[in-house]
Amino acid sequence: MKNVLIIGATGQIGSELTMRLRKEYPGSDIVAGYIKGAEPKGELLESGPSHEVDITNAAQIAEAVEKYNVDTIYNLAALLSAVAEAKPQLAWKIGVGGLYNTLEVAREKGCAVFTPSSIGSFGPDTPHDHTPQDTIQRPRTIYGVTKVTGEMLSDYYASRFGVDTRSVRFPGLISYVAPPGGGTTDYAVDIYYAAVKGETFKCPLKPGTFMDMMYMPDALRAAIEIMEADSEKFVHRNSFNIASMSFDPEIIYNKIKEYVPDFKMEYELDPLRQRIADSWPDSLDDSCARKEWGWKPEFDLDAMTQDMLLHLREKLNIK
Ligand code: AKB
Repeated sequence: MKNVLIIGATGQIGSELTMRLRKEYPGSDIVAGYIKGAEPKGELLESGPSHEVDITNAAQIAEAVEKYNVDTIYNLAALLSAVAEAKPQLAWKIGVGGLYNTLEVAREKGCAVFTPSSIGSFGPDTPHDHTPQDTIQRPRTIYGVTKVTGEMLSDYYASRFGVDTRSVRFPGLISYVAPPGGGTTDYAVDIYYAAVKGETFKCPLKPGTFMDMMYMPDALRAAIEIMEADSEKFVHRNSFNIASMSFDPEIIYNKIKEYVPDFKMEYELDPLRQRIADSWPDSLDDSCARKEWGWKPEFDLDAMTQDMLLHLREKLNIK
C-alpha cells in the first residue's frame, strides 16, 4: 500500500494531483500538506487527510510522514519563476532548503521523493531547439538555480544514501482548475480565461516566443507514472525532459480563434517575463523519458484547447 504526502497540496499542481492520487489509490492515505493561510477546502479537504506541513520546517514533514506511515513524498512547494525573481532569498529557502529538509526526512524514514524540475532549469547557453536531456544548464534566474541545485541534490541523495528520488522537467502547465501564480508561462492559462469571458487578452510576451507547454492531465500522469516506473530501466533520475507541445502567443491565439472567432489579443509586454522566456528552450527532446519509462503525452494544442474552453465555460457558467 502507498501512503503519500503531498507538500504544497493546495497549489496549482498539488490540488489536482492530490485528488487524482486519492482516486488511483483508494485504500491509501493521500495526505494534503498545506501551509497556514492556504488550507484545503471543499472536496480536497473532505476527501482525505490533511496536515500542516511547511517545507521549511523539517519537524513538520517528519511528523506527517510518521503519523500517516508515508512511503512517498511529492514535494511541490516552490515559488514560480517571475515571483521568485522578486523574492530570491525566499525562493532559495523553499526550493533548496525545503528540498534538503524533505530529502533528510526521506533518508531517515525510507520514503521515495518526487520533486519537479522545470524548463526553467535551462538558460541562454542551452541549445534552444529540441533541447537534449543532458546539456548545458546555466540558468540566469533564481528559480532555475534552485531547480538545477534540486536536480543535483536529488541525484546525490539517490547515489549516496539510496533515497529513491525521481523528477521530471515540467513545461508550462495549463489547467482550468487551480490558477498558476507568478510564472512566466501563466499567459497560456490566462488567455483561455480572457477568451471565455469575451475580454481582449493582453499578452505579456512578444510573438515568436516559443516555450514548451503541457495540459495538466498529462502532467499529473507523468508525475504518477514516473513514481511507478521500474527504476532498473533508468539511466537518468533527476530530472527527465518531458514534452507535449510548443507554441508562441500567435499560435495559441489562432488556435483559440478557431473556436472563439471574435476573440481579440493585444501585446502589452512584461520585460521580466520576456527576459526569462527568452532564456528558456523553445522545445525539449523527451526521448530519454519515452525510452526509460514509457512517457507519452495524450493532449496536443487542439485537444487541450477544446477541453479548456469546455471546462472553463462550465466553471464560469458562461454559454
Ligand atoms: C513558470 O513559468 O515559472 C513555471 C515553469 C515553466 O516552471 N510554469
